[in-house]
Amino acid sequence: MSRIHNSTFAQKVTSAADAVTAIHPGDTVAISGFASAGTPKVVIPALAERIHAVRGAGSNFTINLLTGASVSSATERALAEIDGIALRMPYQSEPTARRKINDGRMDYVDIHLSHVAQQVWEGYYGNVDVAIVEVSGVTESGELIPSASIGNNKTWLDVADRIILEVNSWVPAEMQGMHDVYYGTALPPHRKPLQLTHVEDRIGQPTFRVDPAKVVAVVETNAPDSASELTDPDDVSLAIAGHVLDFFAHEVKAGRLPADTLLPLQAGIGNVANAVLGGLDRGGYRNLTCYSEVIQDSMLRLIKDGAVAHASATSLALSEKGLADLTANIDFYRNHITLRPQEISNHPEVVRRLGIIAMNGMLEADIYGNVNSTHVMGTKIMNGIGGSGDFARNGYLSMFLSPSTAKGGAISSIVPMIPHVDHTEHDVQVLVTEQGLADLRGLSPRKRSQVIIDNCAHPEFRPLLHDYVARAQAVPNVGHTPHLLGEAFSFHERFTATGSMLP
Ligand code: 0RQ
Repeated sequence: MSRIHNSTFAQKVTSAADAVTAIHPGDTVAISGFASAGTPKVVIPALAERIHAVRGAGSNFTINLLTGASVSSATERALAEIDGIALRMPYQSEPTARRKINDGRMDYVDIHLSHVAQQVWEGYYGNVDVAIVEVSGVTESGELIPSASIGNNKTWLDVADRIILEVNSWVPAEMQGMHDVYYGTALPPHRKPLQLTHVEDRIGQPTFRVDPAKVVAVVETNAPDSASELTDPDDVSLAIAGHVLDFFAHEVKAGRLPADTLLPLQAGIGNVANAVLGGLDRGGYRNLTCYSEVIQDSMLRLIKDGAVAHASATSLALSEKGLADLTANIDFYRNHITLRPQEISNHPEVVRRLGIIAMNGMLEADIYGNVNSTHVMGTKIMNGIGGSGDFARNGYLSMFLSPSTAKGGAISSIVPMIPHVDHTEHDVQVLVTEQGLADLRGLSPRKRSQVIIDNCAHPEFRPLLHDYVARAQAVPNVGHTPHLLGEAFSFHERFTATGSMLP
């Protein structure tokens, strides 16, 4: 049965190939999708074909592409490999797109995910010509039921001149009601406080509003979300998770965290975050809450087991197994999960008020606690800052997690100075590797360097790091945060020259 219950929208049903004729060279196109969930399934491949055909006929055709965060790899790749994207914003994690960006063939703007909607409203990216948004249905009154992610969809529907809807009947109809779309955001000086004081609070409505006159095409699909790929936690991830859980127990004992519930948790995407969350059910916690960006498989299990009472996010980034579980038990999960626009899921005001425990991955940290999450060897973009800064800067506890080495031990994730800064020492309270945990709160830079090296660096790199610090501190009048500027990037230079940071 069709999911389109409004005749104005039903009359606009067409094919993907017809729909993309509304997209013109040079257009700024904003699409749905956040992590593996909610990317349009058929319109983007049709657009890639159209761009390819126009190119084949000798004309130029690129678009500027705005999204929630990463979108499905197939979508990212389809447009990147034909050089169809002139400008990409705000986050990607796909090898072809990454290569084009690093080759200087695609402009990329890497910004905090909570900032995207307001920056688009403020006009930093010019006019948004087209929005392509996946929804799971259209109500009789012409409102749109969101699918498995919300991201920036509300903003895209509000600002775009022309709208193409993909109505995906694969999304369980029972998901309706899981969403909370807030319509109270405004630009300064008209902002009001967000009345969100508990993770499960609802401050909006379950559907998107849309001006039907802007909808130029509706395409029906029945296609699954791409699955997030997760591996079983390895020993390194489990060791990191163990240190984090010990730290929580320590903080409970010190009276800084409530014993049963802790404080709302945010965990980044990836295997380490999944392992940390997965370890929580061994901690004996009940009624934990989560205020994060994405919900991964481990979160579903915690909800099922009763360890987590409620989880709020903007996207359900699940593996195939997780998707099957969600679909089979949707009536249960709907009462324990709220999906919100990313400007609310990542909102600094809410993150500060709720007292979030922020746990994000990093590429490397320096001996004073500055963190690089995005640029390999200081120059090559990996993914982007995503929401890590939204949570790290404003959280109650700000933690960064990583294995102590990368590339088979050739790279140390603790270095003298990071060559690209995403999170400054002021935003980083705790560093964790499989070696141990460095609690930096209350420590001066000189003290921090000792704790970071001793607790987090791999033993093979510790002597090199201690030697660097000792020589830096011995320089007369070196100052508050000792460095040897001529040598600060020697680990990176050595890796670039020899393939290893070890001498
Ligand atoms: O590459 O697989 O090719 O070997 O980076 O590293 O250790 O698997 O860690 O998947 O957690 O990713 C920072 C990239 C870590 C991620 C980053 C190489 C390493 C491997 C991945 P290979 P791991 P993760 C928002 C959450 C920013 C956005 C964010 C990230 C690959 O956490 O994108 O936080 N963060 N979003 O070999 C060179 C180093 C390296 C290195 C690792 N120092 N130098 N390469 N790698 N360290 C909030 C939410 O709520 C979702």
